[in-house]
Amino acid sequence: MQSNYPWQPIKEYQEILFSYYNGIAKISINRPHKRNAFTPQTVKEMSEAMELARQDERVGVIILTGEGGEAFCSGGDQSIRGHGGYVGEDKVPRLNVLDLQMQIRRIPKPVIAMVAGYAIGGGHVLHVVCDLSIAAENARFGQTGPKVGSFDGGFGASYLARVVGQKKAREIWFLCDQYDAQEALDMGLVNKVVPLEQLEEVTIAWCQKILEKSPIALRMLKASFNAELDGQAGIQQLAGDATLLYYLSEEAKEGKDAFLEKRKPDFSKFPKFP
Ligand code: S0N
Repeated sequence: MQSNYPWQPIKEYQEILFSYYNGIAKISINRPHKRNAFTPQTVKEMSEAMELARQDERVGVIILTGEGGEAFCSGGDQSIRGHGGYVGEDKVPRLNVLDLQMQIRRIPKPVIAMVAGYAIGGGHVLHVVCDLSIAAENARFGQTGPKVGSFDGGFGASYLARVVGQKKAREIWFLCDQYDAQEALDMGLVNKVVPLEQLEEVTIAWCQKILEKSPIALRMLKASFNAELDGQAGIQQLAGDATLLYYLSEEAKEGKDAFLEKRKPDFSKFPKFP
């Protein structure tokens, strides 16, 4: 799928493309010959790119996608699946995609899955954990675990069930059927369906709308949506953001200044809101 936008490469990788345009970072799996199945190396690169996008102050939104127009991602590369995980060049079995899922969930910037073609298996879970999913009309969604001898009982099951409901999530996993873009829209699995040739244009338009909004409000909302579902870890994320906001206040600054100036802090001037 040819891009009509002047994406600038941020860093060169072996198995992904990582680029920047107008406040947006795009992470794209670049293994179209394998329907963008991921290896430990792919995931390592995506993980590093995600962290770079987090730290980059120009970036307000991240797009996750796959090259080629035929697949977003077809999950773990079955040809290198060994005992205990997916085996890379160092011969160590890994399931490092689970760490990437956490990263997508925790990064305080919206992540949008831009899905053309197959989002299958672990690739399906990747779109599920993104904040929003925009699908091309050729998109197909599904889990394959019980068919190929695996399962993702983490976000792949529990968060999926929060998105589409318990009955539908069990159907998706127990039957391993594929669902087209319209079916995905109908079950609330994606936010919008567009013709393939408009996928990038619409995704960028959504990004631009998000980029016009308050970054802290977006950050707090993402943490708040997570907090309800993520238990203590979710509260920790939301509380961390509350601390960030508190640090920005004169009241917090008074505590720090008093310590550094070796005096008693004077909090009396700060309002005691009802
Ligand atoms: C995606 C499908 C439906 C596309 O079908 P299509 O268009 O007919 O193309 P194919 O001819 O099948 O594929 C083209 C070439 O790409 C290779 N290929 C496709 N997918 C994979 C893949 N996942 N791994 C390796 N190779 C792949 C094909 O082999 C073909 O190559 P050539 O031309 O050389 O023959 C269809 O391809 C399909 O069904 N793919 C497999 C989907 C699948 O089962 N994925 C794995 C599911 N499991 C996971 O993702 C596990 C994820 C994980 O890491 C995990 C996380 C948490 C807990 C547990 C796990 C765990 O590992 O279990």
